Amino acid sequence: MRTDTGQVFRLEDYRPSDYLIPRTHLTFRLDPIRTIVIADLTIERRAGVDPSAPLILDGDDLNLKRIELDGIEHTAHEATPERLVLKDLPETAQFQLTIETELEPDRNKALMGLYRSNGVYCTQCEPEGFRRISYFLDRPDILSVYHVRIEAPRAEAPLLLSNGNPVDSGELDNSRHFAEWHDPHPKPSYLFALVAGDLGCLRDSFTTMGGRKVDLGIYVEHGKERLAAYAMDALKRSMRWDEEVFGREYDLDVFNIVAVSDFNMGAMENKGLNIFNDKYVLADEATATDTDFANIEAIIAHEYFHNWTGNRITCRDWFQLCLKEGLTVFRDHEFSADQRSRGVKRIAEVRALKALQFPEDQGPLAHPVRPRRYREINNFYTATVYEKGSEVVRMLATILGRETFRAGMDLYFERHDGEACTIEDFLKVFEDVSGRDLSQFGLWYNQSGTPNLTIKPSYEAGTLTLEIEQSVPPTPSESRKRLMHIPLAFGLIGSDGRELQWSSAEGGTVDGGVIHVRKRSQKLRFHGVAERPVLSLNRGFSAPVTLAVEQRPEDLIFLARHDSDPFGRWQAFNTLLTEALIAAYRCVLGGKATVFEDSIARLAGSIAADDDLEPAYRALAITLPSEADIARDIGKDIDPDAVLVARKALVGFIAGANRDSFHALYQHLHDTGPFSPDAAAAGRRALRNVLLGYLARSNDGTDIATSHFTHATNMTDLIAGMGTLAHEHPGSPQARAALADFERRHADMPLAMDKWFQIQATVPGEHALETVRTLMRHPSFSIDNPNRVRSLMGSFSAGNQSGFHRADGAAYLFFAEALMDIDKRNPQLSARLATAFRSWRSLEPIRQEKARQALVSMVKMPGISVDLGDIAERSLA
Ligand code: 0A1
Ligand code: ZN
Repeated sequence: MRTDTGQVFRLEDYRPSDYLIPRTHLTFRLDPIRTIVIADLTIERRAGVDPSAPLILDGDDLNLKRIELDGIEHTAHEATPERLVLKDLPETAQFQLTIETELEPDRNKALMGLYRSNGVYCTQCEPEGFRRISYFLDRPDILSVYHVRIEAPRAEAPLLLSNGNPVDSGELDNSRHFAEWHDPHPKPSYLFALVAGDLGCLRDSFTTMGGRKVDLGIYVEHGKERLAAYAMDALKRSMRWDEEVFGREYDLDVFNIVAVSDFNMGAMENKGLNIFNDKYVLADEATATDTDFANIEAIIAHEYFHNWTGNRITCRDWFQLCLKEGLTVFRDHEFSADQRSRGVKRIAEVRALKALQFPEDQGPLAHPVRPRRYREINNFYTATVYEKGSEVVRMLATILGRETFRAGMDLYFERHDGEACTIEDFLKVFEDVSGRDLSQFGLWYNQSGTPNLTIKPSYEAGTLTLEIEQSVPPTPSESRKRLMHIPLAFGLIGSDGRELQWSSAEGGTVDGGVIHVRKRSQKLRFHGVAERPVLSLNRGFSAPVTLAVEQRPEDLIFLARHDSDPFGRWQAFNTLLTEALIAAYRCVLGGKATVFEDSIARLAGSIAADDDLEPAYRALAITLPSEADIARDIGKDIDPDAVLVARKALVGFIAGANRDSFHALYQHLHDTGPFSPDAAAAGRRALRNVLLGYLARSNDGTDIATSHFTHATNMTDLIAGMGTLAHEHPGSPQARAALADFERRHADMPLAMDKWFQIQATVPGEHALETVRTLMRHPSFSIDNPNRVRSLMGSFSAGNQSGFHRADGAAYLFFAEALMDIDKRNPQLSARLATAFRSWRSLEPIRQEKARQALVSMVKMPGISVDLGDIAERSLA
């Protein structure tokens, strides 16, 4: 494990390397504790570089066995586990370098480089894992053609996979065998992959638009092939969609996906050999929820789309991570929107953005979509790089219009295929196709923080005036901000619910339903507006900003009923709910009874029952903001216990006012037909399950939830029943019985047990800490497995506001200790979990101090990893 050297990497320090590696030939002799890797590298000195320049290769924890230069043992080198420096190199422009290293896959718990998961050898090389396999120029601008030979005992590993196309295989002595793979597309080392083991396979094929037949394989544990059917279907739909929407065709004869059970992230786009966390592959109605199905579809698509945005065109350096990630998230969002309901999808995206990215942008870990410095790149796989990165691409499409955006993408693929690029290269293609200057827009990549817009409308004699002001709050290491280009989609709505027109606009640019905000303040006048309109602003969440509009509650109620933009409608009701919750929170703090307007309960009732709206939309609309959402909008001095009380009060109020209609609707939505994971069926289940949450508040609440659990015929309903019992009636005999029953039925299904852990870890209140402590000793729990750790400890810290932020600070201490233990095995995991502390300064003073102490105790820990040290220190700064 790497510990802190204090080294900081800076964007402005980028230099091309002196040497290139046009060809990489790798041989692996696999063994759990003694794997031999022979890397045969063709090294090329870049033109103009002095032959005396040393070749400096990256390593991480490597054990060097042998070096040869052009076939002769080479001794003029300095080797440490972290670096290999070669001197006295041949004068010729090209030479062959052979490096032999020895690895211990079984001891690798960091899950970077080569490791074994459940007896299956696999690799993870992004971002800097290849250097744990062999010494290399382990940076994304070094593109190499790979040829890989894998040797292993046939019984242990009948399956031998790598990138590209299979070219040879055969028998060896001692019951061993080999396979060789060749990938004709030059690629960076982070896209290298190898898998070897004994797995089952679901096969299919896909014929591309150019007529190439591609063999598709999804490899899973034997007996689970059937559970890969949904993923396979999603893969074929993704391949077709990328052809139809972006004109992108697949470029190898095979495309393989492997599901592994120990994986630090969701999945990885290795060329032709995607490796997945099994949670995002395996699904059927008995084991996966509707959310799981939607995630599988999105992640399969995401990794597949990387083949063009990431693999064919890659990043010059890791500062450009958003070049592939933001763009690919945008592409997978568009795919899901086309496969499902666009409006509903957008609401879900914005909810996730606000829950995950806004707190990051508004706290000590804020960084630009393209950061300028890092100590540990692993800590920059963030919601800002991914989700805000996607929003920036979306804004580009909004500003340019769909057609010009597509023309820009076409030019990007044409101009940069086979290259390692920067954000500047990306923006340039759009400047070239549109003739626009995108330099102000480019600030979205370079400046951190969520911009704020305040808008004051006034109306007089046919003229609507909008006074618009923008400000970008200071963030760590960026105290002075420049003004942004914010595309604000909008509509003016008349009293009959129809869109109002205007004859002219002055004082700013308005173009196709979008206001282009570029200045600090502006007065925008719309002339010829027939009546005082209700404003629908930031439609479709066209810009990731916070918006303060002077708007009357009756306008919000009106928008919640009439906005033609589904997102706008959702946003209006959500704003009303948030305002009511914050007012209730203030009552709780002041020791007063909570009061709510009847109009809120009426609106919830009418939205829930409105058959003209999709059930999935209705479910989202009547779901109250989470405790974390409320806390974020309160902003400072937060008491999570009071937030919990306020939220419960509003649930009770809405439930009480709509008891009969919610009950009738709940029964009406009962689905008796065969299961389908499609969006429409999932939407009905979602609405029914949200209603269940409200009904659980009534006198017969436990009976309804128990019956829901008992009669569930799929995982979504089972979890809804068990979750409702455990959260609404914690400790009740019914909740205990449901949890025990679930445990008995799913004890040998780790992914289902993850849901069981998660539900218990998120039961609100101070008891959750004891529950988590106890569950860490459960036989299904393993501190080495990231999925288990995330479902128990991750959901406790990030998803249980009142439990984690206990006033006595006991959960902080427990968590800090647990992180230090995890850090010794898997620094990436410990660092990610530690981000749960990031909003500590917005808590009330007593909790703040306890959280600070926990962070300080981590920073002081001897041997803390660079990863965890970086998060803890930045959080404290
Ligand atoms: N490129 C992947 C994300 C990823 C990053 C690092 C990993 O290391 C453990 C794994 C995956 C994606 O965007 O899907
Ligand atoms: Zn990605």
